[in-house]
Amino acid sequence: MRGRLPLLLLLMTVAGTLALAACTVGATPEPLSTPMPTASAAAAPVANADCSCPCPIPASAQAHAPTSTVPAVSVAGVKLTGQPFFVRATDEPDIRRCQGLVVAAETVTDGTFVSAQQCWDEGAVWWEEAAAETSWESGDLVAAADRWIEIELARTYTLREAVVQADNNDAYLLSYRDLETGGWLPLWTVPPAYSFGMVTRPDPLDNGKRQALPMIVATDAVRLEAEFGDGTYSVSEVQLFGEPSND
Ligand SMILES: [Ca+2]
Ligand SMILES: [Ca+2]
Repeated sequence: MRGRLPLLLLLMTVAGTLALAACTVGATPEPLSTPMPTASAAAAPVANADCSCPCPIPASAQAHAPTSTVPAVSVAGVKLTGQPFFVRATDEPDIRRCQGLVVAAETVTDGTFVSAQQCWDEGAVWWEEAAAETSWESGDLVAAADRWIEIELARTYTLREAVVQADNNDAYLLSYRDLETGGWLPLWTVPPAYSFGMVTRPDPLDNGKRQALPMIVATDAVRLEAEFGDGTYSVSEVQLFGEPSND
């Protein structure tokens, strides 16, 4: 009998550790393929009674839960500045090109995403760089800082989150206008999301998922430009979220 007490204590310790681990993991959304808990499993609230974290939410509820309640900012206008947009850099055939449609600048902030993986020059604001024609396959050219999509906000906002849909194999720099100097300062580098065509960041599978910006800033305008990529760039949607600011 004397040997059984330490064994029992050991088993209780292990069980407690596993319960704590289950509690921590419970905060992470379960895959949608996870079966819904059975009635007997759901009727075991005691198992989570000591959890300090919230108990797991059913997968069906998580799938439609809003990721944020920060309101969308209002946009006063969009302008394409610098070198021309919607112009081919060369007359040489390029297998990357599709139809090369021209769209209004305002489509960048119209609240509409193009279809995932849509061809980069069919429905987005696009541009090409001549320097890219010889070595675009490397996909890591530093973009020429010669043109920008400028988004004027309806007023001054404190920006907190953003969503950007752009060509998959490039990085784009989102900058904001400094309220005191009028100069442009970097805010977020929209990373490549290598796949095909147009891809939403931060989550290629969910246009509603937002990126928490690396800095919270007050501003009245932002701009987006190519940072690096393959010389063919396009942007179809920029969404910004934050509260009106009096700064
Ligand atoms: Ca759009
Ligand atoms: Ca590209």
